[in-house]
Amino acid sequence: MKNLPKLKNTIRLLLLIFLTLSFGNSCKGSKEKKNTLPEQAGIILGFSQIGEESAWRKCNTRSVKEAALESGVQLVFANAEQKQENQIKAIRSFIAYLVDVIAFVPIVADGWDNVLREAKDAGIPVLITDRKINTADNSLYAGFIGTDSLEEGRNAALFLIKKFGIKPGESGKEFKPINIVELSGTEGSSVATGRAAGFREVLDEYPQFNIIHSESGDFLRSKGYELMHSILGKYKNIDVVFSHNDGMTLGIIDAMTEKGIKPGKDIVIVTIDAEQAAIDALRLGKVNFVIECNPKMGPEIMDLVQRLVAGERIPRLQHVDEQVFYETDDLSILEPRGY
Ligand code: GYE
Repeated sequence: MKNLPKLKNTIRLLLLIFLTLSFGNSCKGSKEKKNTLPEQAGIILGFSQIGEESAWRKCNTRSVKEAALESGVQLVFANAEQKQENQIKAIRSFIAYLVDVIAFVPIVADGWDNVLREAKDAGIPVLITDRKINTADNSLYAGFIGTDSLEEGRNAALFLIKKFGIKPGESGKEFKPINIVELSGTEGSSVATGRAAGFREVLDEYPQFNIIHSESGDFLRSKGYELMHSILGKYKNIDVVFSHNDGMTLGIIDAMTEKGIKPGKDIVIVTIDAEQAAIDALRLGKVNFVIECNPKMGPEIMDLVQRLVAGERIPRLQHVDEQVFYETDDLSILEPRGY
């Protein structure tokens, strides 16, 4: 029995060859693994990332990879290319490979119980990152670290109340209706659901705000452009656009500009992520309020992974620090965003 750890490492090495070969082409970030098999694998983390749909996501991936390198965690990285079934396949491969910990970004909130039960049966702890899952069985994962999408939605609404000069508790009767278009993120994702819910939770107290149209742009710039073009053709009385991420907002700005509408002036724009391009648009007055959603959670993820391997309990829920940026802020002091 004393050779068990050696046997486990041999099995892992053989499986890592298999896994690196099988994920070699679809796992964009794993190319650096192809020719460098670990002599002594320390902690091995299987990480399933959803894809590369936005600048935010690419920064999130960089943060995880850089933090793994920094902390000596051996990362087996799988890019799901926006498909939940690819994430489930990758998690099953991590289980077969006997990784020490599994971490993943659930592209949507539902449909994870079966594969997480397999990880639990294999005795592999699971860390949920960035987006949340819906499950009745909290034993299926050790903890969550990511963004507080409900709060992001609330902040978007609180800005509009200020922007339109509405005092708390004022009735909506003496105001003309303020018409809002919402372009939401990936349907079924906890972040799109949370942002929408937080936004409505605050605005429901103010009858002057009307959400006249809400549609998913899937966090994609191209969809933001396409949807905004058609929405502008349909509605002539839009006062506000609430966009669930900066990628879609950049498409929205292009569509408005092409239609002769001044974004941030003719129509108020509120956006989430705080990527560099959105801060630049804020400086130019093309958007009015930017809510940070922090992608740089790699170091915290590695810390939690190491604590799990050490047998420690970790927080069930850990939100990353986030801030907001107003059109009236002094943006000249801001560091480059890095995404
Ligand atoms: O807002 C968006 C990305 O899950 C918080 O996904 C993340 C969201 C982010 O595509 O840009």
